[in-house]
Amino acid sequence: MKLYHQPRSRSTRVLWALEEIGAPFELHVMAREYKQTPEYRKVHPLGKSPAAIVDGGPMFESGAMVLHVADLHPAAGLIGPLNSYARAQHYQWAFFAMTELEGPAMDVARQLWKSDADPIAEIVDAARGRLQAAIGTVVDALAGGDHLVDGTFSVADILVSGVLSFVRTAGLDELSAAILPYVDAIESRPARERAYAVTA
Ligand SMILES: N[C@@H](CCC(=O)N[C@@H](CS)C(=O)NCC(=O)O)C(=O)O
Repeated sequence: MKLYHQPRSRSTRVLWALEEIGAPFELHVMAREYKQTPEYRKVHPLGKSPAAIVDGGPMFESGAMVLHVADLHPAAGLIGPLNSYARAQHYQWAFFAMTELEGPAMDVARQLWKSDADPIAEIVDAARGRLQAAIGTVVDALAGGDHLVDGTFSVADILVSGVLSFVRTAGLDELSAAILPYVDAIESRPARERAYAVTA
């Protein structure tokens, strides 16, 4: 597999999954400008990060890539067996992370990062409300535990905690005391640290 990685972008979650597994892969570290080249557009039609070349051809969408990487290496135990309830929960949290969590987080970010106008308070407040509800769902599911599915580290933790870390570091919202131990513990995983240490 070849991963096109723009440091500090969503490709980091795919790199993290690869680092957790420890299988060989090819890394193409790219600057933001490279995404607009015709060469890169052949791999990602929207010119976004990440993209990958997998067996069979090009691929985009970071959440799908994390699931695929876990599928390619079942012995790593990052995803449950096909047809299992664990697998259903992994799908659940993957979609949840990309929609219910990342959706409102990005809505807040887009407002706060605007350089040409003030944030629209109604949009920020509404998105923060959805974000808090989603974070509350994660707190309830963890019930004080360390991981989201079957008490073991999995793709669910990569995708969900990854968005929560973004919420914290980007200053989009204050994470409640109930979720901080989970985020802190996952952030200290060596594979995650290796992925975040890659620079352009
Ligand atoms: N849903 C996509 C979103 C990809 C995305 O928006 N990536 C950002 C970086 S995190 C990007 O490349 N934006 C365009 C730009 O920076 O020019 C995914 O998860 O892969």
